[in-house]
Amino acid sequence: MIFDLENETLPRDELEALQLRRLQDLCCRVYANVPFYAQKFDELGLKPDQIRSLKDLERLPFTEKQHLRDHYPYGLFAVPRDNVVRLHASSGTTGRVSVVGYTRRDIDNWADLMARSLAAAGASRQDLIHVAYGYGLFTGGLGAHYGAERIGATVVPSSSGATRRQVQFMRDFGATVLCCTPSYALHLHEAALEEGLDFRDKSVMSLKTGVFGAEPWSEEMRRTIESRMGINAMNVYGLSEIMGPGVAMECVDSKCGLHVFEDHFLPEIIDPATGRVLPYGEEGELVLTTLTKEAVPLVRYRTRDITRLDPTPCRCGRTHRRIGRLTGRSDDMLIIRGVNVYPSQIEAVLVETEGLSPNYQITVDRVDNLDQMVVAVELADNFPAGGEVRHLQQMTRQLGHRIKEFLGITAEIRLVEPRVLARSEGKAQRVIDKRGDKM
Ligand code: DLL
Repeated sequence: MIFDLENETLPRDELEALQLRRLQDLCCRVYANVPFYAQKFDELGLKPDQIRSLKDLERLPFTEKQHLRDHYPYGLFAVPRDNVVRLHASSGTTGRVSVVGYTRRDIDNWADLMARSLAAAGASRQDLIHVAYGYGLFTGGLGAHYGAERIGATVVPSSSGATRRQVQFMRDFGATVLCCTPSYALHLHEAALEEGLDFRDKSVMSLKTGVFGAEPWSEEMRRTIESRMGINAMNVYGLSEIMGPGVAMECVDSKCGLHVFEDHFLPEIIDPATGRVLPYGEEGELVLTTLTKEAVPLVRYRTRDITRLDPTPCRCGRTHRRIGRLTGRSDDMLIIRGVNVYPSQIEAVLVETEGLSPNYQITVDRVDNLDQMVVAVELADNFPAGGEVRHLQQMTRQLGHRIKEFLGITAEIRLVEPRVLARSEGKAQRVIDKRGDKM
């Protein structure tokens, strides 16, 4: 189902005309109301009225996460605080977080875009949507919540935590759609099995769709979740600086790439090293410009997320361009003895291997001036127990070979007992990099 048929299927020429009008309006707004942007424009000798085509986007300055932090809390706001009806903050592990604000219209647009996303996953007012993204300063919970209400579904604002109770409520209330991180979905699945409940048994658990995001996950992980839980696992993307969940979403029709809601956001792919805009299809850093955001409009925000832009038409009829599955963040990319690797590439090898659970953790350290990577992965529950040392050794060797073969790096594999690695209720921490203080 297409939630906003008119806007989601606008012919490209009309869409681009709308984008240009909105881009010009955005430039006027930020120039007049945000001193940071006025200064940036002035430094480039640029006036808002010089933006005459979408190609002129390239002339505009980039915005980085650090700029939001430097202007903490309200320095990049473009409206007076009285017009802001809500604040969220991005999860920062170190230093200052970045604060984002929303006007009433921003919240309304967000609800629409999340409604579009849920509808693209196949959800409708008949559904019971269990939201297990965290509610609070994190945008996941409330973002999904407002979208679910907007499509008229029944919403269960479960938030994260109390995993067993969540499983019971999903069974008792009859959840048909689950919104959470993909790692938490697996955690719910495990907790259900411990309670003797199998998500695949549709006479007991009515779940049919997952709307998963907020962390990188591989196509192989999608297949694993789908077969273990007997559901359709759909990918939703977003980030607090730009809005929250619902910036881009896969459709059930193609399940191949995520439509960026282009009437609200302008996507570009750049070379992260040079800032140069890359042609369609090339992998690079996603840069987003908010076209309608009022409270904190951002020009060419560098997301650090790595993907590519696909301009080919989609069979669903939406005209909005798709981005590929997000491989990871440029700042999560590991460089192991000079080879670049994303945790999701390691994940892809692990979850394809029979006898393993999809729970893993990567530790990187520097020993005698050499990078060393240890991949700890849990054995599956049904792994045959007892007297299998040879089998385990063989599996360890094979995994090491496959990682070497596909990624060109040497990793030490540690097979560990089921359920010993920490489970997360939100974004999983897949990598521990201990090299920082040994540089
Ligand atoms: O994670 C918003 C969100 C909530 C998205 C619920 C989807 C679902 P932040 O906490 O600001 O906001 O983190 C944003 O998470 O820059 C990506 O690196 C990563 N991310 C989000 N969605 C995906 C995805 C929310 N589908 C950061 N695949 C982003 C890969 C994702 N990474």
